[in-house]
Amino acid sequence: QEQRRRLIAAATRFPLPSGCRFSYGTAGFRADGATMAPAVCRAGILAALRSVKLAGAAVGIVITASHNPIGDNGVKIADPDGGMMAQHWEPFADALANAPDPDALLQMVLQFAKDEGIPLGGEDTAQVLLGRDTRPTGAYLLDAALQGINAIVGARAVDMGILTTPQLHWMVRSKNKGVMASESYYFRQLIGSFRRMLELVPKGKGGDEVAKKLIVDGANGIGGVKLEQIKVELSGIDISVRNSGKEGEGILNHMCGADFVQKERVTPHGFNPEDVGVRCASLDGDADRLVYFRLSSASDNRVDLVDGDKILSLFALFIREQLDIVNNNGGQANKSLSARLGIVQTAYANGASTLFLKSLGLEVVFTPTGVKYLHKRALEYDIGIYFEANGHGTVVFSEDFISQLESLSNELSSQADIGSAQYHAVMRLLAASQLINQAVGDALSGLLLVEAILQYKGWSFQDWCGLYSDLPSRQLKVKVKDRSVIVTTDAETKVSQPSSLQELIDKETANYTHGRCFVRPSGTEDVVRVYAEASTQVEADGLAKSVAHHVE
Ligand code: 16G
Ligand code: ZN
Repeated sequence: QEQRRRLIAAATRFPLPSGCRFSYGTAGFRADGATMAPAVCRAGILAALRSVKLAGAAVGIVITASHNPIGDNGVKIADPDGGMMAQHWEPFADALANAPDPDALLQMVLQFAKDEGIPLGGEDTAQVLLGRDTRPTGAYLLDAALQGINAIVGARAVDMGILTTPQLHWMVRSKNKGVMASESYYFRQLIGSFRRMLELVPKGKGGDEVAKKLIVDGANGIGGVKLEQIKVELSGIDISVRNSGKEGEGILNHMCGADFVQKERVTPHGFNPEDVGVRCASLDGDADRLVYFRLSSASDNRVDLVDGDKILSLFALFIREQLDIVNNNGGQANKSLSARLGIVQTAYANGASTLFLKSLGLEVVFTPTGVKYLHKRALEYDIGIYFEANGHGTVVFSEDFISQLESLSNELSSQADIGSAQYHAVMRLLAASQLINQAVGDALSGLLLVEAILQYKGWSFQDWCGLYSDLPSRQLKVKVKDRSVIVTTDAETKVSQPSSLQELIDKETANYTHGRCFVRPSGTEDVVRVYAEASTQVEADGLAKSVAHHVE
């Protein structure tokens, strides 16, 4: 009875405006922030139910619209392992968000609870951790989420404050592993493992003062704020933050941030000609994306871009090198590591990056766009490295592999092998596994891993950028009446419906050297996206344009 009353009360407080339709897209619900309260309240209900279903394990809610404009907002749910909510709950998320009235919502929840075997009405049955970014609608939507959570009897909400998206994912994961789920613990882990990585840089490598200098574009979001907080403790690099989110510095994601730099390939707001040549990094508004860049010249605003594909390549090289050092030294079976290393990309990965990775003999697989697909696939390996070209990615290590590392490090240190190259390589892998966020792509931890690897290799931005040359590419969006008529297959590389479209794309593509082209309906906007690659920019533009024409 109490349960019914609470659900009706919450749904009544946040009625769904008529004509409103929410869909739990690639990364949760997203819309104009002022219209989001009903969906966020219902996401609160959903998260609490998810926690009850999983025997009270902590679940997360993040209120953010990532790289989207400041007026937008959104909400997504993190599962107990810190990853995205299990996909088979998405249809229920949609149905719940669109329940037309309080009574329909109540019936829907009761029915779902029955079908899924979720026991309602108990005490202390659910806990939900909440985080939000710096958006002006954040506090209002946080309140809506709290009311949704509290509509489930026995659910407890914990407001973790204003955080980067990956911080909240990390906290959910930590909480369920019995690790302290606080921000200070997160920072301590980041700073501590970064320091260990630098201690393991071979003598004589490491950087001079110039190599240590890094300018970070914080997109006027939460990532810049957090980086300002910890940068004094990051000895070994000299970070200055632009677009740090301070009063007067600019608007969230406006003319700045990882999405802007990666898509437009021009200098973000807040940079000037004195920065030419300096290594720069750019985060998105909630700090789960990272790209690097360098101003090419003082006379125009173009940048040399190092996107997610090249960050992935750097990580892959580094990890492969450490595995080789361990396994080729001495060669005793009990002192080697057996690890399946897998690389996960999407169709947006530049073709040159895929060729490069394959030329190293690495196993490369593809999934559809969206972290939930990539992360899941990466977990199938002992070491899975995934990145989207847009800069979202991380490295995941299996528990079995971590215990191999731990026992090998114990064995080597007890045998007074602690000066050996093998021991150092094991320690580097361990430190990297602690530095890089295992729950989700994290711009702050990714940035520190990049910086540590560049120092380890003694590499400049130029060395890194020159690993391979990107093929010229072009992205276009096409507005259509109904984007869902386009259905794709083979990790979005082929159109299966309408059936004639793929033939047309193939025919256009055949006219170009190194031509590659695919189209897919966006998961976050009402458009169809076209991507084309070819050996020159003019050709990539031409291919994209002619295919876009067939989509219209
Ligand atoms: C979301 C996804 C991102 C993906 C993008 C594609 C997460 C956390 N974020 O931002 O991974 O690249 O959507 O957008 O999954 P699109 O479907 O509009 O092209
Ligand atoms: Zn983001």
